Amino acid sequence: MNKAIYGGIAAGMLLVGLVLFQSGNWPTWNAQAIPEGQARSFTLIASEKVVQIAPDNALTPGGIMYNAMVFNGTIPGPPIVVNWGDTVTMTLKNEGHAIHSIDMHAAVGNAQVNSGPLTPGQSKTWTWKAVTPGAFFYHCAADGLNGVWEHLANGMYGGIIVHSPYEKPAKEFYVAFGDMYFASGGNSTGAKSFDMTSFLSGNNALEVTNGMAFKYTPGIGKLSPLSLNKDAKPLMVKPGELTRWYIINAGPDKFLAFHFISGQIQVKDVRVAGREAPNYGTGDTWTIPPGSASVVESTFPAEGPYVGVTHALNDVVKGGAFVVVGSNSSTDTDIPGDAAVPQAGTANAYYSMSSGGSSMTGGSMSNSTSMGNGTSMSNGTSSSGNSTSNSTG
Ligand SMILES: [Cu+2]
Repeated sequence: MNKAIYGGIAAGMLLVGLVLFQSGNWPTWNAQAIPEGQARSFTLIASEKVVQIAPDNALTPGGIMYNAMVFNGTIPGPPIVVNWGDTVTMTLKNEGHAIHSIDMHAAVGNAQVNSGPLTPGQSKTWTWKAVTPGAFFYHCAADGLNGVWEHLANGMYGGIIVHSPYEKPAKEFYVAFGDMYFASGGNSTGAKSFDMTSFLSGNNALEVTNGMAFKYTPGIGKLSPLSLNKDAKPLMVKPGELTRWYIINAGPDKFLAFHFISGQIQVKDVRVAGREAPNYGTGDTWTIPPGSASVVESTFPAEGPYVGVTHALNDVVKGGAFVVVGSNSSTDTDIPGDAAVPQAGTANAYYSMSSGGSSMTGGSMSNSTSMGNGTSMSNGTSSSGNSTSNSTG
């Protein structure tokens, strides 16, 4: 490339910058005073556990059990919900057998973002500030990033919700997508484990929502229907009501092309300039990169089915879809526990129960129950939670 071309590019970038700044479209959270907020405290417990990640259907006969790594006993871990400006006291306990840690994307600065690696039995408490409203990702960073890909693929992730003061009241949902990598075939009776060859080839075996393929998807097809999950319950909404979706893309590798079939979305995202404007505009499909989360709003106009999907359809076949049903009989409280968003600073009962019974006071998700591999815990599915083999014969 010659100097004239470089000069032209530089001039173009300058022009774009001037236009953005002068039109007032530049994100302004950093320029705004961060509110004082409140003090919140949360505890996450890291461990390893066998969980069910695919239902018994024609694609995965007998279902699939998996040697997962988890926060508070589930994939994903619980939503950490705060308000913009809150100061969060975070405790991470390692009750597993591997080295674990946490990386909080809603914070800024190494000492606030990262717990640093904890050996089994160790615990750490530190403080971070919710400096930017929006939805953010949290995940295990393993031993100083060594093995972070495996701990992420194994399920050690969740979402941080930092409420904006400009939000309207809405029915809120928490849905995390994640790709899982294990070798097909082999011993079909045992729990599957992370496979590095599958990961490096980009060939995820499943795309899960809230820890399971087709978790909220009973089936597809009208004239020739295919049952996908006989235990699945769709997510219910009332026609016309505002709904807000905290969509997390854990990856660790696949981009998420988020779309509501038969719906349109407004993205209230930290990466979108002017996202809090009342009429930001609607869209069809929104890219959520691995290691990220978006705030998506939608109003479903009529009764009937809608489907939240990744429009990268390879991943739909692998489980990355959830059914939403508009119904006049839907209520404010008919959200499945694992997709519910608690009030800021409070625990989500589903995740507390899943981690073996816990204290629900003081906004803490802590519990005192051992979460080692031998502990029996419900994960909201029909899996036994502590078995090392599944029901496939
Ligand atoms: Cu870990």
